Amino acid sequence: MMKFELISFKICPFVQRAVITLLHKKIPYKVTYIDLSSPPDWFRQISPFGKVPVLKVDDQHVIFESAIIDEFLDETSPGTLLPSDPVRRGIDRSWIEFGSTLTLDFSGLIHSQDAEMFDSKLQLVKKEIKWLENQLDDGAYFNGNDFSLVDIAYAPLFMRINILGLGETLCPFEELPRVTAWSSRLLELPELPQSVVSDFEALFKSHLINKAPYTAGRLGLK
Ligand SMILES: N[C@@H](CCC(=O)N[C@@H](CS)C(=O)NCC(=O)O)C(=O)O
Repeated sequence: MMKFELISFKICPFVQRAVITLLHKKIPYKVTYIDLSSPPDWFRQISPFGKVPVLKVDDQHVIFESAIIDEFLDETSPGTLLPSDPVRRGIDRSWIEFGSTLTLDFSGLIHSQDAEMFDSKLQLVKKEIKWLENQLDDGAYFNGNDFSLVDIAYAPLFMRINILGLGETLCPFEELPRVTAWSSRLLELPELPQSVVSDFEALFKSHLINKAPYTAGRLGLK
């Protein structure tokens, strides 16, 4: 059995994807938290972009990029969270990639430093979320009733949208009923509360109050 160590930053949505996969597939792992504002030297030496998540395998191999880590964990544990049909698998990978960009754009939105930036990022994120409506059907998850890596890729984003009370703004029910239902389903995942530290919400909000005072004020966090 391989030994896994996940290098994490407590409020990172990309790390959270890997944690959900580890929990869902019941894979044992150790987590090491770092402070991204002052990363240790050993981390700089193993992370080519200086980003988390990094997965260390057997204390010697380094795998980075959340989507790649998720696929690796899926491939090396029993069962699969990707469809067997190659076309469907390709489509899932496309929407996982889309989810990465959307998560980064959402991060840009919530780190906006003024009204102009906030409003333009808000329009961008709304436009991107709209794309999801037509990819969903009436099933519980992205692939109908099969839970998949696509669901895992978006759960951290919808968790943050929910905590900040941006659900109605970014995915209004009348306009995006399927996205709204999907997001509610993802928020109910049993792995979700365990995939973050117990004081996540307070940490996340205080991070925004410190790093993005404009957004924090606009969202009523302070
Ligand atoms: N594409 C990467 C994005 C990871 C990412 O942006 N991580 C952030 C934390 S949430 C990070 O490490 N930022 C540090 C930096 O950019 O210096 C992935 O999916 O793993």
